[in-house]
Amino acid sequence: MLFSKICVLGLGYIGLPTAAMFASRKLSVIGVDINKSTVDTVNLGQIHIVEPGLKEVVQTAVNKGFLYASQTPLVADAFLIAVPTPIQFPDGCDMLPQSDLSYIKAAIQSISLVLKKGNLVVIESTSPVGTTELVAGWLAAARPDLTFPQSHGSASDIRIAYCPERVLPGHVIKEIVANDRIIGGMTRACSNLAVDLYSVLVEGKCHITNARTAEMTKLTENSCRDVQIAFANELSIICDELDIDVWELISLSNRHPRINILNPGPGVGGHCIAVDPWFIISKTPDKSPLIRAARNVNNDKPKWVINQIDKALLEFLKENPEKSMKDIIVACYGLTFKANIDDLRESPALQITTKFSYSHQGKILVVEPNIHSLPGDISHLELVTKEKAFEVAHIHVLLVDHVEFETGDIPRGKIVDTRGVWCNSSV
Ligand code: SAJ
Repeated sequence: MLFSKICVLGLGYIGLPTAAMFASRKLSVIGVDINKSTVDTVNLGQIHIVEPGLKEVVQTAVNKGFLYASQTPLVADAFLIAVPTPIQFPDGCDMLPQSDLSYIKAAIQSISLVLKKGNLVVIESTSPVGTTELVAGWLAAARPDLTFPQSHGSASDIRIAYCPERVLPGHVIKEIVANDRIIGGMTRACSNLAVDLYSVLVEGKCHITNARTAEMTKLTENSCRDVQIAFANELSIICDELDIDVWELISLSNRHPRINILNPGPGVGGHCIAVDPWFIISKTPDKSPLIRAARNVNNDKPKWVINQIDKALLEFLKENPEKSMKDIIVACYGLTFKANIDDLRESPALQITTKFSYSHQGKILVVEPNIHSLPGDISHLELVTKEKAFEVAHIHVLLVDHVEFETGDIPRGKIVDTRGVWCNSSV
């Protein structure tokens, strides 16, 4: 085998499964994270994130000695960078968000100390176009004793490639093996070496391209989904205005052989689709009006949902003149960013519940079968079972299509259904 030891930097939602899965193929893997408690957790064979099937893979890999976590990188044959690349939103409202590459820079700095001739460096973190070239420049500056692809082409001592992760949270263990990979080497020799590495694990096809195209492929995939969801979200607002059931409309339109409209919802959440389009927009602001408009449509959807709840409150008061606003009990169903997970990051459902709780004078109940306690801003609200909420709430706001809400009865009372679970006359 060309690779016997690899180092994965960043033990988060992507890095930890990647490290553990390579270790499951009997590669010796050093998982590196700056967070001591993450390192300690992994070395105990445990995990700090929720991902079905991951715990077992980590436990086995650690117990068999193939996975070891550390706060600093060690000498290895290949280095995979899977650290966060957050977007910073500046205060001025007309300023575009900027990507923060400081975690990548710090990771590169740390591996430059142990880098040796023949090493492969792969960036997996979602990044703006041009990042791989930047990384190559940082490494060359840190290690003038080694040669790099930007100056020595295919004969370089160090090979560098960009290979984006494309796994769906909740299905990572399956998709990390099954999905095709895009391999963007800085030279053909870089790509070939990266294919050799991923072939240890990946059963999908490895498609070779250059680094810039590979970077843009990842951003394109998530921006494409964002634009498509924005179309569905815009349709839901138009249909409400025109008194049409959007679910029936989409289901009928999707009977056309070349139409496949996605599902509207309360907005787009998570740490990928709501973020990645900005990497394109901030690089090419004058050339990306459609991607930007889609981002705005999806970003504004939670506000529209809150208006719908306010409308339902007023209707309820009109129908029940003996009641006042503070008598109305509202139940919010689901807090996570999508169905059947426990991840609250960038969740529109959480945003809606939190914002609504600032204005509503009456009681708010929350039903979220995937968590045990409510997060900080809404910890004063009541976390209850679906049955309890059905029994006492006057207004029912469906925010996430968890399987628990899709089965069984539909609540009595007024319903605001953002996911088409209870109010849906599709064919
Ligand atoms: N959503 C809708 N309507 C839909 C589909 C999704 O409102 O029809 C919402 C979801 O509720 C959620 C958000 O969009 O709030 C994102 O969910 P998702 O399931 O579409 O995607 P993620 O963020 O969990 O994972 C995406 C995936 N990208 C694509 O499908 C193109 C995954 O393959 C990527 O690896 C991941 O981003 C990532 O890490 O970039």
